[in-house]
Amino acid sequence: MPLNITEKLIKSHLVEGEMVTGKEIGLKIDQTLTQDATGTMVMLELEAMGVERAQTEASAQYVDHNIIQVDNKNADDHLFLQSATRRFGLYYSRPGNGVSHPVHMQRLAKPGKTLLGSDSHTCANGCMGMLAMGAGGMDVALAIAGEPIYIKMPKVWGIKLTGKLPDWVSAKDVILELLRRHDVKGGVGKVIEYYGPGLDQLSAMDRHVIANMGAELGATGTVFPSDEEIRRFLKEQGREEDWVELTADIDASYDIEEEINLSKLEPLIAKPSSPGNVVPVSEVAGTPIYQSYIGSSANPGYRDFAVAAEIVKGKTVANGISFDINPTSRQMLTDLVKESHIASLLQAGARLHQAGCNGCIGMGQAPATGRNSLRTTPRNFPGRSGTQEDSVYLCSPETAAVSALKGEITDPRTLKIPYPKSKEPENPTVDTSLLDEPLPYEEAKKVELHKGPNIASIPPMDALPDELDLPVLLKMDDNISTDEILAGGARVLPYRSNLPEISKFAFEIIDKTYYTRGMDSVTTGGHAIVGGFNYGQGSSREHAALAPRFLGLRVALAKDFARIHWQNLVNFGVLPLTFVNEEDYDQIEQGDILQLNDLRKKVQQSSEFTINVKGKNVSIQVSHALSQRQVDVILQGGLINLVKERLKKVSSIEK
Ligand code: MIC
Repeated sequence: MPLNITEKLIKSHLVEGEMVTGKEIGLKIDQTLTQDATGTMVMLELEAMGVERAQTEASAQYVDHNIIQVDNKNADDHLFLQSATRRFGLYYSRPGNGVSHPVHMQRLAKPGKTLLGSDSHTCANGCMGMLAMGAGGMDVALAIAGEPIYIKMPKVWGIKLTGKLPDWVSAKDVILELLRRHDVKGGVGKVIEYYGPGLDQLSAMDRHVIANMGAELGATGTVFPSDEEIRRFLKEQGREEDWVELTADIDASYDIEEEINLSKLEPLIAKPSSPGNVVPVSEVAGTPIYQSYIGSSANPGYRDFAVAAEIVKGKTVANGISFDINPTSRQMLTDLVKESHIASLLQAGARLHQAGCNGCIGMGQAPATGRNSLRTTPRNFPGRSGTQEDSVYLCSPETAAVSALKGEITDPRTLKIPYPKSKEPENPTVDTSLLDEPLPYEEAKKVELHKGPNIASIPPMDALPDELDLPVLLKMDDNISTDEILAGGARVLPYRSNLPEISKFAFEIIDKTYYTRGMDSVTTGGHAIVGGFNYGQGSSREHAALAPRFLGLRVALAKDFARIHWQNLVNFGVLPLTFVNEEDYDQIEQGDILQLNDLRKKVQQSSEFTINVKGKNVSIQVSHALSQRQVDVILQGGLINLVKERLKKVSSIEK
């Protein structure tokens, strides 16, 4: 049977289950990626599980998120991560080396392989002909230990690219077009696979831009072929031997088919505060801006900076504009310096920041109150920039650069200059000096973990009780993102390795009293929360499941869930339930008490059961979508308990 690329990747890595849409499958993972904000927890999980050494072909730990060091915390975490990578046999990419996704693409990505990363934008490396997926830290820790990842067999959504991008329209507009058509839930349960003649015009880095924001559609992954362009990219990186061709069979088909005619696209922009809120730039032209921000894994390429540099060359940005340039890898920054693009940007009034995620996750560059920020980043969820009532727009580097010159949102096609076609450098820099190789095992096993005072181990978690009376501490609307559940930003991120401390920030964007009410619920048996559609969209941060769990969350009841957050809830023993009848959402109010009786038996015996609302004479039919494996995880109170039990059994058999 002819196969598409996604099916080929899944088939060659399938270790459990059948390739039937919606059914759970287990996939072998060849490579992993962790970044510092999620990686500290992953390393603590490896320690807690007693893992000796990474079992993958390559696992890399990047330091790119928490790189502003205002006190000891982030710096201590960096040292901890360095010691852990030395201990467990991982690559270590030091602070300043760049954002995980483009650096991984440059140095380690390999066509035909699987990659699992504790960052939702891991799908970016699907541009290399890989099945690259974001996951919670615990799943990545298990993959490092050699375990498969379990996902629901996705549908494959084939997108045929035809035509040719017009001037002033670039890769970012392609993915914004898909978000305009399908919004932030459009990719749930699907891998997006791109094919067709339009690909010829898209460089490997352009494909990275498109693949990266598959996360904003909620997709399981994004896949591109590994063709001559990927060979060229790998050759340029001194790794041509890592290239293999990977294309769909001639008669391959897709579960869903769609076409984007690139010739018909125009500059697009996502308005505050959702990446799915997309309109043509011309519709909001004239809106004043305070900041124009270039960089992040959503526009990481050399050309993304070079094109902006060419646009502003010899001009000055409008008075009062903060024009923030955030290079994404040190290799690329070196070339942008060599080719004088950085000089053009600086002379136009730019502020140059170190290579890393920076303001994309609110680590610096937070906008002023009540001002509009225009960014090439992937997300604009409320408060993510670090400013509570923020107003962030997402666009291409062309739109960001032209708008910086004008001081207001501007359709770049209206600038009366020829469209700059930036040339890639002939021999791009290859620099591995800040990427430490894994230590040989004999040396690695002697390494001690270096734990600073801010690092706290994960507290024990109890099994699922049989009877629960749970007050609903929060009732929320649709599309609640993990940024609202547990914010990022410079204030909160330094506590990623300290669960009791980071829990103080849980849901603070939605309700500042949640922390105290949650803490109180711990002594009375815990609490529940209620959400709308797409609950937990956005990042892979498992802290968004762990912190509420630490504060007594036992049940999350929603209309439906985003993939990674749903899996994270299960991994930490929070039971995710959905309404069988969506209208029942209206029957529950904040403060109601949900009664769950005989719960352990019900969860095991059926995927549907009834819960009662105390004192209201209301019964609600709920369902769970857990596999048998996940039912066991929930009953034990989370994966850590399950793995510990398993290890105990193994060691008693060995004795
Ligand atoms: C993000 O873009 O939201 C992040 C920050 O990279 C997260 C990971 C995190 O919260 O640490 C992600 O995308 O998964």
